[in-house]
Amino acid sequence: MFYDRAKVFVKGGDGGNGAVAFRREKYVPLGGPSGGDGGSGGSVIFIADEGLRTLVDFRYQRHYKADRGEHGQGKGMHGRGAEDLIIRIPVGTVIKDAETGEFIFDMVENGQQVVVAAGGRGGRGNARFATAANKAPRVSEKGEPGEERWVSLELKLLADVGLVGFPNAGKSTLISRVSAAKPKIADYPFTTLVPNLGVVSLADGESFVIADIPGLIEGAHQGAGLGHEFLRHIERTRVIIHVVDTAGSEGRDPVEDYVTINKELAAYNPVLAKRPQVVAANKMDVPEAEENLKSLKQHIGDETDLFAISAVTGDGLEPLMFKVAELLKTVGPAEPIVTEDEKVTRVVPAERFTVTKEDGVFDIKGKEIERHYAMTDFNNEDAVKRFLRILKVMGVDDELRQQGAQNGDTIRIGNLEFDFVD
Ligand SMILES: Nc1nc2c(ncn2[C@@H]2O[C@H](COP(=O)(O)OP(=O)(O)OP(=O)(O)O)[C@@H](O)[C@H]2O)c(=O)[nH]1
Ligand SMILES: [Mg+2]
Repeated sequence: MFYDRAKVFVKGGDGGNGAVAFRREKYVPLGGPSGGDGGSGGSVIFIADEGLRTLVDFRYQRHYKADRGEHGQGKGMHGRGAEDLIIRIPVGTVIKDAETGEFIFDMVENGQQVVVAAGGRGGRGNARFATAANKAPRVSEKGEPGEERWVSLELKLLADVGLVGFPNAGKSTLISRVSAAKPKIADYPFTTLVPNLGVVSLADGESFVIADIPGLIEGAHQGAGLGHEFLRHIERTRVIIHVVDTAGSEGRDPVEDYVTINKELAAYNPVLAKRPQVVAANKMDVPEAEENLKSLKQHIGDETDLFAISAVTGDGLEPLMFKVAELLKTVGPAEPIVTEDEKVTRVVPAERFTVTKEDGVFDIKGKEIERHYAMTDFNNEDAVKRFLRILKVMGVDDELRQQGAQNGDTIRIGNLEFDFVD
């Protein structure tokens, strides 16, 4: 199988900070808390797009960051949330965490969305912390940092376009001119033994995958010259480029060749006869080709597009490729495999935190806790108390006790160290 791969960095926007503020009104000496919440940061979202065929775009841009949320303000004003950053990726792409190799998502259906880096929640303003006991709280939260990670993208390349024709027609030479594929090329038949794939990138930013398939011969539909195997590959492609040796090398007749190959396609599977086909009349740099081109054109008529090309000199290849790109748009995508009705999926790690003991210090790690840590203003006593309460609710205290923590033992979270108090 052939794969296209890319690795990109994604980061959700940080949440805006919550504000600490109090109402100031005439005749009201001690106004209530009025600090607004911070806005949430934008998420980085991948959306599956059946119009995209390869991952070439990700070779040029590798960093994707969503905007941060605005900070909360006084007078109860909340910060505005940031927009999500939407990135289109081809249907069929498998997304994994690049560092851990953890599977994140398989884009199987057009329009499917997955959050690959969630934006941070906005911090709450002090207005949210008022209680009967404390009517003037001075605590607010900082914004939650957005998630960030490197993700790897992997796309199983399905050939959009198949090159078919007799051995020696110039299929391998053609793919080597329009893509980075480097197949073996030689002037004897059956040079190509297995299909080669190449990615064609057009100047307007479009790209598609082309397959150089070994030459077919008469009787291929019955298995002659491994015909079955090669025809099976062609079956999966959506557009066919029929390469004809217009020079009539070794006494061949281009019209006869053209007819024979089409007969083989139809005999193998009638669907193949209806597949959009473009004829590439190759080897036009050879003088004899001119005469043959006329009879080929006459035979084909106006129904089928014909391009006179030379795979060796490169003449005529550009219009041929643009025509193919245009045809691909009309034929629709490969059959989608639907496994889920859910369109947006959020992947949550199983473990919430870990506690490890080293040199008498209990080290607490975990994204969720590190997040709360980042959102806490440690110069503010109330905020610290709140943070400790969160640890308790999450079960960190219990885990510490389980691992034998006692009064006075050192606990570490990030660069914060404090004593355990049972
Ligand atoms: N003059 C000329 N020769 C060409 C052209 N394209 C291909 N050839 C030659 O034709 C021969 C066969 O080319 P390939 O590209 O290997 O042909 P193929 O269709 O891949 O052949 P198989 O792999 O056997 O099916 C080589 O010697 C090429 O150099 C062309 O446009 N002009
Ligand atoms: Mg070849």
